[in-house]
Amino acid sequence: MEARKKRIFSGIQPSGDLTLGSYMGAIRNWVALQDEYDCLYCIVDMHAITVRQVPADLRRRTLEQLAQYIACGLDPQKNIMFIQSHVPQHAELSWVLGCYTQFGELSRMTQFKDKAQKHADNITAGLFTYPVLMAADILLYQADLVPVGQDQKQHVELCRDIAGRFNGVYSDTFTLPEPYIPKMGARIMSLGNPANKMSKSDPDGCVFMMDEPEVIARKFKRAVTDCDTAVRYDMENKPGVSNLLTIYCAATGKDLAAAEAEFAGRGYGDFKAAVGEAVIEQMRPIREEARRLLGDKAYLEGVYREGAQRAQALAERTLRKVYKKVGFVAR
Ligand code: ATP
Ligand code: LTN
Repeated sequence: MEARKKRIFSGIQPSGDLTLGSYMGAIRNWVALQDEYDCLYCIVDMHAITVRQVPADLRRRTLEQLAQYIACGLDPQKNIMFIQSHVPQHAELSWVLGCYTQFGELSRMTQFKDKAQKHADNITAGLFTYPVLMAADILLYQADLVPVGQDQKQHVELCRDIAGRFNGVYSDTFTLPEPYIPKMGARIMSLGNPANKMSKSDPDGCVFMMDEPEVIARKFKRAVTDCDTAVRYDMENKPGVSNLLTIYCAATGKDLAAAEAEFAGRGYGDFKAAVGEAVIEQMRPIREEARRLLGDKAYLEGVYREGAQRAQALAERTLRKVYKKVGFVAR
């Protein structure tokens, strides 16, 4: 008998337009993994409302994000692609898991601390319990691997802790997932402020996947560097240049040493233009295909409907088991 393929789950919130960070830190890896694994790729709209959203924008971005997933090369036949709010088991398992998660654990999450600071007038219970819903996403499908950028590692580790605790109390129920983080591109920084992560909810310093070539070129031309002239990787002293080198390598597949050698003695003007060009070429086919797909709403609807059905069948199996183990009377 053929062994079961390992399972993958990952998701992105439709809280803004997808950036080069979402692509290099996550989606690019998803595409690389789709042949070898059983994959579920989700648009986590329920996570997005942990900070205030404009309803019409959220709806539009959810569909755009699906089109972009497919345009990046994710095949809806091979992968289960769906919208989180279409599968009610996510919210249901999240409630149960919340009862096996400590207040102290959630208080230590750096994303919560950052976002609470950014949205000081609206620190909701949802923002605080965000990682519990994320754990439910992953554990419902018994995922082995979770491909994400560096910033999500702490959440995947918490998910493992919650799963291990539940298994310990009730016998094996959940697969313990591992984070899968790319070597190059795990943390793309803002072009305007290389001390901050490039983040779609903070448009300053972001390159968006749907940006036109001229816009991308302009953003790289203006990218913050330093008053030196050497193109050298040194995250501590030259964060701007190092970030551009990372982007260049992630876009071209070259290694750091080759990239440094290529720009030795050429000055920042040339270097920034070349990085911009590499990104433009990488994004061009994706942007064009996403535009085309967005013109075909019926197709996108078919994809997310079928995705939700397939996801729900898997999710329900886990949820039933969990409800039984904690002592709920069967319906
Ligand atoms: P928000 O600003 O709403 O928090 P975000 O831009 O930080 O959003 P997420 O939706 O949190 O993006 O992340 C989507 C995926 O992309 C995650 O796996 C995350 O780790 C990865 N990712 C996001 N930003 C970057 C980045 N700058 N570098 C590398 N990976 C990133
Ligand atoms: N928190 C993640 C998005 C996310 C996710 C998940 C990623 C929600 N649920 C499950 C992997 C697996 C983020 O990128 N901000």
